[in-house]
Amino acid sequence: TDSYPGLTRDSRFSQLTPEHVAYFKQLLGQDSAVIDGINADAAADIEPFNEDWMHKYKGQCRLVLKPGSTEEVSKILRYCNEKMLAVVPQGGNTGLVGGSIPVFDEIVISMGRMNTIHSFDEMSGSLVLDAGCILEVADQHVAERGYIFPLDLGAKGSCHVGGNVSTNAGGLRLLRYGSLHGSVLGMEAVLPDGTVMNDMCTLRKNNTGYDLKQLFIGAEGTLGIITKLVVQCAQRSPAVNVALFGIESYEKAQRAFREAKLQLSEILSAFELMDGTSQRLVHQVRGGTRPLENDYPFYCLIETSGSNSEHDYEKLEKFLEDVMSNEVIADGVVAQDATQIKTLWSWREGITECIGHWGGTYKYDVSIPLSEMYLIVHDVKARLSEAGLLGETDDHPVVDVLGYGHMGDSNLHLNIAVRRYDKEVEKVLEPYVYEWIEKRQGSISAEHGLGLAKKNYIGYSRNETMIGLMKQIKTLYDPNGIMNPYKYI
Ligand code: FAD
Ligand code: 2HG
Ligand code: ZN
Repeated sequence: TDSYPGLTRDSRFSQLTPEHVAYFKQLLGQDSAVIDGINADAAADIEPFNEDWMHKYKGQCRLVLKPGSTEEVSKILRYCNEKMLAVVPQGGNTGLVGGSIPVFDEIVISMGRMNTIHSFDEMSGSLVLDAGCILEVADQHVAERGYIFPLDLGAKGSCHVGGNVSTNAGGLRLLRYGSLHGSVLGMEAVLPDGTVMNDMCTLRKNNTGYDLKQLFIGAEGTLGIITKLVVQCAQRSPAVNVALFGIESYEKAQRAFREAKLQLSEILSAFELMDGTSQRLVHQVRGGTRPLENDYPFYCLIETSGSNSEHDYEKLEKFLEDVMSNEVIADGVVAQDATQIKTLWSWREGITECIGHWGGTYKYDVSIPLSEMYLIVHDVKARLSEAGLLGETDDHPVVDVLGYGHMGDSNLHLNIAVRRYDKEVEKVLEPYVYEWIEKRQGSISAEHGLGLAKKNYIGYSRNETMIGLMKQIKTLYDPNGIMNPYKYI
């Protein structure tokens, strides 16, 4: 309880007993599907389910269940609902807001065994798969058939599609393929009382009443457990080009974005921003040769995806000539083959992992109107410097402040790389950052969700009426409150 000041275990929830565990063992039928910390010491086996990727959130769970079918999920939830046992759904456990980690002794329901790809329609591009499929595996499956999964992100090798949908992840190509609210065509989900909601439509259009599956997209496991999905995949583009630019100012980065949209139009598939600090830190951690010779305050990574490489390359070259001669960009490099494409992307995708190197990161995943988006990095850096918390030596908790993200979606990742988590730093950052965002009508969570991290701050982006409506929906679907308690709702 000490880890989460202000939170106390809800006494309405039952304590787990050997009798409960015996029910789950009999239901799931195989030893490996239950990690039992009630009858034996299983702390080491349970630890990975009790801790997040950043080692920031720690739970006290003593029972992990790994169902193998929708029917098993349904029986687990029905039993938990009757016995008042709280649960936390867990996918790949790559979330960045503590949503997949139990707070007290909630049961973790880990979805990794439900990982079958059921079918793929090569005509329409609709993919039917289990929620526990790993994103990269799903993308590989459709790639072999000429298609692309409409979502891509740095954690693709371990996150689950069910986790992606539950966080409504945005990722690197939202600019091109849109949000999961558009590309999830169908869903099967189990409600807390065990009811199976089957809405496995494989067609694009279905305007028959309320679109209930939308509620589960971004619900972060608070309404039920997603068990299956139908996802609309796009035709994979045979011609992909990637370029990385060095840019002298944020104002010029905005101009580069405007020009990229104008001149590259339908072939533009990603426009990502990285500041100089982020690239310096990645280089410090990983070493290697940097893509451009000189240092710049900003970098942009542009990707184009089209059907005709000559046409696309010509367009990209013309664009490059234009932005170079007009001094919008200071320098640039275009990848010459697939390996170089991967390398250029790694300077963007590797940031999250590298900046944790010194000990930890405070993360703010925010939407801000583009004209002011980067200003928050300067303001936060100035505040931390003035407070004497930022510096090169170990007596300063803060290593540096950096900003990067999905410029094409007005989504900035403001990160504060620290040597240790520190109350003084937190006091300088919060609620300052949230107030800053609220003043600009931004969003305090653009794509990672609220989880435990932003539990207390939802009011900066949603008004009382909307929070009230959310609570009504939560009560309707989960009257006993067993689904992912203590989190944002
Ligand atoms: P988990 O972390 O296991 O769970 C996330 C939430 O969903 C939890 O609240 C959990 O209870 C719930 N949940 C999981 N599975 C289910 C289910 N089947 N039914 C109901 N609820 C469920 N996010 C972005 O949006 N864009 C990015 O570009 C991006 N890049 C990332 C890069 C790295 C290196 C890392 C570590 C994370 C990144 N993320 C990004 C964070 C992102 O939220 C996750 O990577 C991903 O969407 C979570 O999937 P997961 O399977 O790991 O879910
Ligand atoms: C990304 O875009 C992810 O790389 C992670 O959303 C952002 O680590 C972060 O703050
Ligand atoms: Zn992101």
